[in-house]
Amino acid sequence: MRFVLVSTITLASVAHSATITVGTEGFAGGVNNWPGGEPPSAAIDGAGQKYLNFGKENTGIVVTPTAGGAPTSLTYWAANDSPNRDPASFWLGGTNGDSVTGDYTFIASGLLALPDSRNQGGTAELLESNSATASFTNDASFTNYLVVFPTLKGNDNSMQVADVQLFDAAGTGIFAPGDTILGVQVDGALVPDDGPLVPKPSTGLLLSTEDQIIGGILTDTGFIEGSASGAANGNNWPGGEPPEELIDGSFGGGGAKYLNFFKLNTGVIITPTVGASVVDRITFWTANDAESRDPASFQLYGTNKIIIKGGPGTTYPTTDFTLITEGALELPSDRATIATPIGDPPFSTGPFQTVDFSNTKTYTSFMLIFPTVKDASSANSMQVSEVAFENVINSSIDPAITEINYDKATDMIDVTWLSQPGQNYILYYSPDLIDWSTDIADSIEAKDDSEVTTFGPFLNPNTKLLKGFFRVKKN
Ligand SMILES: [Ca+2]
Ligand SMILES: [Ca+2]
Repeated sequence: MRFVLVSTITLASVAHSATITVGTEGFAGGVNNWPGGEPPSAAIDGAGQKYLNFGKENTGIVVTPTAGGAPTSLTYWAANDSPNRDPASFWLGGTNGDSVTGDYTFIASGLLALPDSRNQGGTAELLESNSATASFTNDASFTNYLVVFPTLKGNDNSMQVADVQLFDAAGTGIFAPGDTILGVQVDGALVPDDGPLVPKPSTGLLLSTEDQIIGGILTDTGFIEGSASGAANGNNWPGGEPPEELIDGSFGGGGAKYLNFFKLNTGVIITPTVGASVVDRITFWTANDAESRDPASFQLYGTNKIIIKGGPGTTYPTTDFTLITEGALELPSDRATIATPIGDPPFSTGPFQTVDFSNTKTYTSFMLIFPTVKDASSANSMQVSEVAFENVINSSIDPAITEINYDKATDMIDVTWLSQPGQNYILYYSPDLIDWSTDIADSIEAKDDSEVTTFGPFLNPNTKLLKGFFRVKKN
């Protein structure tokens, strides 16, 4: 099973500007239609037989269930063939109005890729191992539900899915065979203006095995670096399960995890080699054993201070870090006992949970803390197999000068340029645009909370000349 926790918003917004078109039976390529043997009703028949739609992206179903409470999770099951046709994301909404022309209230959306393992067709049993589940917060129930698949795993001639189900908080399925169901395709914006994004593509992985990583615990005074040792309850880890295993690119297996015997408030400080970056998505993979040790919550902090690994016992002050996001985790119970590469995002391999959050700030180092574990009374430690950060790397911002002020009375100058938090700059001066050998300052830290940085006022470097030029360069 693949498991994703997605963010939701208040239920005030509607899917304005989206148009729902009901499809028909047919074999036309690229069109909202389906083979007679693979109709929309097969998506809720509770068996392996699939629903296929040649309209590909943004196809889905509208279901009018006869019963059911408020959905808090969505599961879909893989069909019998080509994984390229599988949904890679979903958008779920509900309406008490008309099932086609009504305004759908957004409930949840997220990246949710099916595993490549297949269910069989016909009356074959649906297997949990060939499914993917997203959980979300929601307490509203509706007359009609719209499930749309905005993106697919690969490039093929259709979208297909063996079954789709919504579950309420009690775990009861909301769709049942025989419910009124339509095969649909949606045009236009599905996302409420103020809602979370329909799954955005990954902008790349941030972490690598080259990164500096420091294991330890968060205390009231700061993050204290731990060491390799088997001592019970200590801020330490077995020699074969060090912090480095958290970002070695593989999950599962005893040697591919980070374990800390201090258990609560354990974590790491990671300094990515790629430099100052924005993180807005983290994926966590479970370890190979003892589910009780899985983190039940996380906190992510960022800093633009330079982090130098000091060795066991070193304290890294909490005041240097800013909280980016925090929240509960619901890691899957599945374990992987063989070390396996994580693959590329969006992740579809292994037992994992992906968390999306809002963040646009750039940081050079990140502190990831696990305040709690699933069952602290029976666990002797915290353990996680792997984490992946996805991000926007802001290296494309050129430090263009936006303002130069000269005060004739004092002969002082200040210079302002476009900057990015975490970046360090050199300010050069030239009397003639040829000789750039003079630097005014060679280590100017960007302002942390602004898109521009100002240096100065400083004394005019050459009062004899009527003109001068400045240039800003990244350090
Ligand atoms: Ca089915
Ligand atoms: Ca690992």
